[in-house]
Order: sequence, then structure tokens, then C-alpha cells
Amino acid sequence: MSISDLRGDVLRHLKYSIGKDEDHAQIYDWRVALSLAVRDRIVDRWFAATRATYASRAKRVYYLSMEFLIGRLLEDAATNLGLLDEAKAVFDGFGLPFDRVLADEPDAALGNGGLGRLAACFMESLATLGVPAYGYGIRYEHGLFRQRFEGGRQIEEPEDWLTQAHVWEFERPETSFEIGFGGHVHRTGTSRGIWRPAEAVIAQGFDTPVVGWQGRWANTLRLWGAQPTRLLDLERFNAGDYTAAAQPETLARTISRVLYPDDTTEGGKALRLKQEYFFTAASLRDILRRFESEYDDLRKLPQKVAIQLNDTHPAIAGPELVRLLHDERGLPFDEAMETARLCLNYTNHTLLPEALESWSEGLMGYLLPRHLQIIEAIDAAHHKAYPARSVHIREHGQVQMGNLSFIMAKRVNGVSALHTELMKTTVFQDLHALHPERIVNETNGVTPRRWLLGCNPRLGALITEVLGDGWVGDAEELARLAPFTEDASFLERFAAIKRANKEELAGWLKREQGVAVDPSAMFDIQIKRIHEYKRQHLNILEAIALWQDISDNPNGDWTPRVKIFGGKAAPGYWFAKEIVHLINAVAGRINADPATSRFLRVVFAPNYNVSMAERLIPAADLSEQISTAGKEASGTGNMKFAMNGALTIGTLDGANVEIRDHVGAENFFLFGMTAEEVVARREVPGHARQAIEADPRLARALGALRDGTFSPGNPGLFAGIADNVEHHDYFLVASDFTDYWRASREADAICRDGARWTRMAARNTAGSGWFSSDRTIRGYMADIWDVTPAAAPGTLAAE
Ligand code: 26Q
Repeated sequence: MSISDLRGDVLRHLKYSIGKDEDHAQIYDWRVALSLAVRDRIVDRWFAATRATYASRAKRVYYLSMEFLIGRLLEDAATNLGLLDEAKAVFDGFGLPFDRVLADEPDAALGNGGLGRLAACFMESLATLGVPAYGYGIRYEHGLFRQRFEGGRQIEEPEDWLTQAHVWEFERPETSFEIGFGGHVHRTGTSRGIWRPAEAVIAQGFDTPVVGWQGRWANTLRLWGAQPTRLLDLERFNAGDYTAAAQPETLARTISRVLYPDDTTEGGKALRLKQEYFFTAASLRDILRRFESEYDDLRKLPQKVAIQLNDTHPAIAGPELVRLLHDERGLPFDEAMETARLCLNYTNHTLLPEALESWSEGLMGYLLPRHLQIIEAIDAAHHKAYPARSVHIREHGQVQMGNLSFIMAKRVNGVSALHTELMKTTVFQDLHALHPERIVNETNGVTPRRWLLGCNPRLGALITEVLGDGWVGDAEELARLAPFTEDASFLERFAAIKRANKEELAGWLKREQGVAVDPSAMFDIQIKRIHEYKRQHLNILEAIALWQDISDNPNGDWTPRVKIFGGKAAPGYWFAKEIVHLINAVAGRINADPATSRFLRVVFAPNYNVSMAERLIPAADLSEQISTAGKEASGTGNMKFAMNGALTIGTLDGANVEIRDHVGAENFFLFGMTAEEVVARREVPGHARQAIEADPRLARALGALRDGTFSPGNPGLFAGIADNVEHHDYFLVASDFTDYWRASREADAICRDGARWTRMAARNTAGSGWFSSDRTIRGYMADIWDVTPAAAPGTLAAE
């Protein structure tokens, strides 16, 4: 594909698709024109992949997820098609700033955090590996809210990515299903029920192609938008009641209007349950329609269909599939249940008790009356088959979606080795005893195309120079970097790249956030949702203590640090918002202190999202992965940092354990209690107070929260956080503080030996290849889905 072809196509789209001439085109127009030219180059491969799937009668994978946090698509697609350099050359030729064209694209923020981003990495790996797969989700009109700070407090604003043309999707008006809610069930005299919903909406498909590395394969991400069954109530309109006349439309569209911004749970919300059923039901109907166009024996469904439930959010798939097979198609109930179960698999992403989804039987019976009956029948059938232990889907008037998902799944997986073991011994102990073969582990991964090659082109180029480019499609080749981590000239170049990335980030921080930072300081970064279990308050307490120590001895030989935070708090999570406020207040005070500012700065970059992660991670020296052990199911940011040559300061939690194993314990700053020690520590009366009494630094830092140091006009403002740490320290901030401080000072000391630090950093990159989502997907293929690629890599020539 030549540069001049691409140039011609961009100009053609600018003129004929957008209707602009070169002299009047804005950055937006150029970006859309380039996107369309790139999209054209995906379409043939996409068709070829679909044809190959039908021809091979291959089993298909369906990934059902409430969230797909895909971020920007242009750079990713161009990278995977090998077009990025050409595109840049075309825009250099036009005299247009290519970086600004790429950055003009709004992030598709259709997710909260890790679970949604994992779905996006999986889609890319599925396409890279040539697995016939579909992602199914919701086409939210408004993704995750935009965050800004006012007086240091978080303010949420609606996100509106769809106000601009979304060039990557194809609207599919012909792919529509009517989805019902409420109403009644008519008994038939048999176990089959006839559900007569009281209301209905249309789920309409919107398809986005997802292309894999080197364009070998492309799959479909199908997102459902909600539409009314009829646009307008004409009777009311004619009667002059225009607002009421538009109501059917407004109500229906509400279902796909907005992503819920809580990444634990927002209990009991009817609209959330409607969203879950809406997209699950539409997806299952689409899956059955496709199956029935090719096969006629429903009992063969598990041979041709593997469905992955991304957490319990689509858990209603179990009863819905039973309903479709039994009520609507006449399979005997037991057979319907077993057929459905053999198609379904469930990934658990959390053990936090408050985050396990449950719905009241009242709400479920009202919105999904037939499903509640089927759930009762599933419960009874399971209980009859396994009377030994009493595990119930319904407990205290609530439908436990985790238990439902487990019982209706062929395989259940955790997302890191530790998390999977904890699933077996805690939340799913009883079910695991009944079904010991069901739980498997699939440690998360991230795509190295976006999270190394794409976001860190300098490092990508260096690795390609020494290894060849095979590592991009086979990240485990990164292990071949190991010998180079002893090579002084390689390490010098590795360090120079980190430095260049840090300078670039420093420039951005100055321009966009108005903070000056010194690129020779250690860049210490914690970016993730704000949560007590993730312990941003532990990090900020350490910053306060360090600032106090430096203030005592401002001429000391301190290791300069820039602490960077990013992350959103759920709008209803009061304590998380307090932490946001505190970080901003501490940043304000510390950055304004001329006595310490050579050594310590704190930055909280607002509106953290995927694009910001792509900017920050390549510039990180230190990656903060400091959750209370046992609480972070896996983490995936931890993997992205390691790939990009940051050292982790972290607890033995989630995938940190495996990262440490792969990069080498000597290249990881470990601190804190183990998951077992955490459980024991909580039983110690007054554990927090003991820890505070034993560490004067911690006591003093907490004192600064109470004496108004960070809130001069309002000394009590942050006392609540200090009280929480002292009296209700469920997440053991106090008990882990002293060891965290020790590990941080160890990082400081090693940082002063630049060559040593760089060697350790390079070993992180060399050891990170296992954390490619390609490896994760191969695991799902072998242990869960029983699928093979539909085409050998490279054999699928696009016509
Ligand atoms: C549920 C019900 C109602 C409203 C919201 C929700 C909801 C939404 C999002 C519940 C949970 C989430 C997201 C959870 C999440 O991102 N979990 C993270 O998943 C990652 C991928 O496996 C892990 O790496 C992280 O450890 C885990 O926290």
C-alpha cells in the first residue's frame, strides 16, 4: 500500500464523504478523512474473516460485557495495519500536525476501569489470534463522566463522545430485536411459560470492526442501542400534548443513555437491571439466529457457541437462554438448562462482598417475571442434583447473581492466581466443593500493540532493533531482552528513551495542567479508580510524611520525586471523593512550598482515561500497586507499567504476585502484609492505633490532616480521613504504612544509582511478555472455550 494511495484516499474522503476542500478543512475533518481511509482498509479483511468463519463451520466465541473501554481507535487500527508511518508521511506532506490529528479523536469511554479495558484488550487479541469472536455490549450515548476539579473537589460532567460523528461504526438497522419488560406469564399446563411483556424496546446493532496485529483477522464489536418500538404517540401529538407524545422515544432511549459510573455496585437500580437484560437478551437472540441459520439441532449449540460473561452483569443470560430454548423452542427443561450451561462461562472480577451483584426478587419479578420463575426452577434442579450442601441462588429475598452465574456455567474463572485461589476458599467455597472442576485461573493480560508499541514508540523501536519485530505478535519473545539488560550501551539507550518520554510528559503537564516538574526527578505514578482498597490515601500519607521529613532538613540529600495521581471516584462514593479532595489539597500545599519543591511535587491530573494512561505509563519510573492484599483481583495497569520499564512498589496482591515472579523479586519493591496476614491483623484489637503509636512519622502525617495544614480556613476538613485510618482501618493503611515507607526509601536509594535502576527497569520489560493478553486468550481457548483459530496466522489474504 503506497503513501500516494493513502494520500489519494484521504483527499477523496475529505471531499466526497465530508464535503470539505483542503483549504477549509479543520483538524476534525482531516481526522475523519484519515479514519475513513483506514477503515476502508479493514473492511476487506473483515469480510474475508467472516467468510472464513462460515466456510470452516468453526465454533464462535461471544464476549458479553457491559463495558468496552476502547479509547481511541485510529492509531490502534493504523498500527495494526502497518499504516502508521505512511499516514504520518501523508500528513507531514500536507503540513499538518499528525499528533494533533490522532489526539482529536474522543476516547470511547464505554467503561469504568479494568474490567472494561480488559474486554477491549481481549477483542484486540482475539483478532490478532484469528479467533472468530464477537464482542457484545451497549452503545452508551454517554460514557464515563468527565472529571474536573473545583476547589480541589471532583465535579462530574456528562461525557458526550457521540456528539461528533463516530466513524468506526456501521449502523445495522436490519439487526434489531424487540426486548420486553414486565407483564405476566401465562402458564401452559406444562413447564413452559408464555411471557407477555408489558412494554418493549428495540435493540439495534451498531458494528465496529476490530482488526488484529498485521491485519490478519478482524472481528466485530456489536453494541446495542435502544430505540422505541414506535417513535411518536400520534394520538397525543394530534391532541396537542407534544411532550407526552415524545415520551415513548425518551423512555426507550434511556436504556442505552448512560454508563453507570460505579465500579462496585449501585444496588437495586431498575434501570441498571434493564440495561443488563436489554443487551444480554439482544445478544443471545443474535447468537441463536446465527446458529439457526447454519444448524438445525439445538443440542449442538455448545459445540458451536462459547459465551463468556464478563462478571455477573450479563448473568441473566442463564435464565434467558433457558427461556429461549425451553419456552420458545420446546427443549425439555433439564435439557435446556444443561445445553445453556455448556455454552456459558463466567469470569469473576472481585471478591469484595459489597460488589457482588444481587437483585431483589421484587424487582426481578416485576421486570422479568418469567426469569424469576426460571431461576427458581434452576435453583430447585441444582438443589435436587446436589442435596449435600445447601447453596441457594435466592437468599434473603435477593437473587445472588454470582451463584446464578456459577451454577449456569461450564467454567468459572478468576483473573489472577491468588484471586482464583481466594475464590475457592471464600465466596465460592461451597459451590467449588460441589463442582471442583469448574473453577480455573486465567491471569489477565494486556495487548502489547497498544500498551507497548503504540504508546511507547521509542521503546518499541529499540526492542525491534535488537530483537526484530516478532515480539509484537509474540510478546514472550521479550524474554530475549534478558542478555541486553547486562549490556551498557543497550541500557544507556533504554534510559535515554525513558528520559525522552518523561520530558514529553513534563511538557504536557506544563501545558495542560500548569505544573512544572523536573524530568530528572523520579516519576512515581498511581493511576486507577479511587477506592479505599486501592489505598491512594496510603500513598498521599507517605507524601505528607516525606514532605515533613524534607521540611525538617531541607538541605538534605533527598531523591527528587514527582508523585502523579489520576483516577475518578464514583459520584456516590463519599469517602473516595474525600480522598480526591485531600490529594488536591496536599498537592496545592506541597507544590507551593519553596523549601521542599526541589525534592517533592504532587500532581493530580484530572479526567484520567485511556489516552491519559497511554501518555503517563511510558514516562513512569515507579508504579504504585499498593492495594490491601486480597482485595485487587488482578490489576492490569500493573502489567502495562512493567512492560514499559517502570519498577513496581507493591503488595502481594492480584497479579502483582505473578509480575514479581516473572520480572524477578530483586526488581520489585515489595512491602506489606500478605492476604493471610491481613485477615489475622484485622482481628487484633486496636491494630491501627498500635501502628500509629509505633511510627511517629505516621502519627505526625495524620496530625497534619487534623491541624488544618491542608485546609487552613477549615482545620476539620480532612480530620475524617485521619479518623477513618485511626479507628475504622478496614484496609489496613496504618498497619502497612511503616513497611511502605521503608520500600519507598529503598526505591529512593536505588534511584540514585541510575545504572542500577535502569537495569532493573529493563528486566521488567524483559519479564513482562507473559502478561500479553494473547497469552490470556490462548488460556481461555484451551481451558474454557475449546476453540482453535479459524485461520492460521498470515493465511488469510484480504481480497
Ligand atoms: C455493577 C452493578 C451496578 C453498577 C455497576 C457495577 C459494576 C461496574 C463495573 C461493577 C464492577 C465494575 C468493574 C469492575 C472492575 O473493573 N474490576 C477490575 O477488573 C479488572 C479486570 O479483571 C481487574 O484487574 C481488577 O483487579 C478489578 O478491580
